Amino acid sequence: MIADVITIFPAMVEAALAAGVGGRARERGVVDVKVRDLRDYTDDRHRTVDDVPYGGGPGMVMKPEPLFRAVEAIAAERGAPSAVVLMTPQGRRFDQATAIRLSQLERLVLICGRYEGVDERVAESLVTEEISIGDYVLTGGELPALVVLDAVVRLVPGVVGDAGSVETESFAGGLLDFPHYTRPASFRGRDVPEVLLSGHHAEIARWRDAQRVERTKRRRPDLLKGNHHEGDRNG
Ligand code: 4GX
Repeated sequence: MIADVITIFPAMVEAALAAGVGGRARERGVVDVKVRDLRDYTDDRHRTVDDVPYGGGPGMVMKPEPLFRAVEAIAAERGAPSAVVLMTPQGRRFDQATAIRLSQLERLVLICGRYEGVDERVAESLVTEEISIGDYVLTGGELPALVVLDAVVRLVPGVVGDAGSVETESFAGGLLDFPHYTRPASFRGRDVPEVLLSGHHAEIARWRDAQRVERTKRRRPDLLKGNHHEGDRNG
């Protein structure tokens, strides 16, 4: 997979990538992530990426020209992107199904918005999908882009050593994960469930399945109700 991140804070995104977001993926050469400084695609002396909003109001809006030039330069260098994703609270909520879909794409471009957002013509004519990582307001799309990249890159074949761990983890089958334990068997008066020490693999598997269902009922009943697509409504 080829991924390009467009941002006005390239050092922030580089730092997270260097610290290991998708580190194994890049080590193994299955993923090639490049960070692009949006200001490199401006043509004025001040490297301007924003401007005042038409119609007035507070804040600034990201100008369309640098974003179009950036995506066109990436397309020329890497080939036409399979998806151009804009990180925005106006987008569709990011979930594991979306991560799986994006992990199957050849070339991904992620745009990190700042300020009040981007000129709507970017959303209409350049972006292929808008994604939100959740219903809260951040200062920019950099952290959301890193969240999406982290979730996507680990699903690219050849990234996670044990393919089984990707299949059996939390959300596989739409359920939460079962509880995990390691040594010691007794810690500050709290014991590891007897069944896990039994060596009885079939029984352990049954116990874990039951735990997953129980946990999901208690903590995330929405996952069992089949309304994965509906957020909880306010008011
Ligand atoms: N999940 N933000 C983006 C600026 C912005 C606004 C509109 C484009 C269009 C966020 C989130 C998020 C704050 C990133 C506003 N850019 N992004 N930024 N939640 O809160 O993705």
